[in-house]
Amino acid sequence: MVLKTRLLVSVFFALVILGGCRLIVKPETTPASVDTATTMPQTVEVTFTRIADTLSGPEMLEGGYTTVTFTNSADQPYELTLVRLREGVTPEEFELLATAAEDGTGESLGALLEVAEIYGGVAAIPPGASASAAVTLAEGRYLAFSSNYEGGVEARFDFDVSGSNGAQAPVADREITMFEFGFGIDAEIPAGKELWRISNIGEQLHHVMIFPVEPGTTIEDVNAALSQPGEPAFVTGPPVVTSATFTGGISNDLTVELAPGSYGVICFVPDIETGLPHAALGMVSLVTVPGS
Ligand SMILES: [Cu+2]
Repeated sequence: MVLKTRLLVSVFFALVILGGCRLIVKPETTPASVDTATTMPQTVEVTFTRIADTLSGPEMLEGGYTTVTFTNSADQPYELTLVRLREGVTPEEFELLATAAEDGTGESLGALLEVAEIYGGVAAIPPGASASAAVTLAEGRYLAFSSNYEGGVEARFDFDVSGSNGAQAPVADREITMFEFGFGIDAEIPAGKELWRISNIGEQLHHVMIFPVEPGTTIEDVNAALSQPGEPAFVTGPPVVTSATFTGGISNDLTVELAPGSYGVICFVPDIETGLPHAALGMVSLVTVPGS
């Protein structure tokens, strides 16, 4: 499936950067979790559940702002990715192109984006964990995929979206944008829980991954680390925010809670033209969260 390519690349570079640290977040610090009780009172909630090799969810949904929860009851880490097929495209056509895209070239990824919009969802979470993201679903035919990059079995669940649920997207505490090649993100962010609206305003797929770094780390330090193997000394832990990957025009809302510290913000999706991770093309930012 499409994102396997991305994830393999992601993991490669994540491992380069993070050394032994895994890409997977721990359940108790799951950054994608959404506190629906306090931050999203108006949203419609749906749940997709992975059990063993099967993914299940609602077969019919109304369009509009929707909080999508993914529960991983399998015995490996898995992600949830929602894909909306463009008009006239069949699931079989998409699957064929997705298989082709596993060759890892940017060109095949580009071909895949011609036939479908990737809506994001929930980045990989450990077995037993549950996490959420909110998206605005347009009408259409959707495929939900649950896969991983550790040899797990890909599961697919098809559903349709029609009509409107009437839900209003809440005002986000913070807007993050992603484009070729960079992030629109504040250099300083207060500590504590916030609702982030992460929007892809570019043409290619993007995601955001945020990991703690030593205070004083510069963009040059991060760039230098991207170009050489080994664990850079300035990375102090596993990612604290990992969004799903999604197409231009799509937003994913995540409830994020950052502790005081310094953070690196990176996109590892491969470029459609060069195959290089977007980070190598400048999609890197630094954020400081001041202490109280
Ligand atoms: Cu990117």
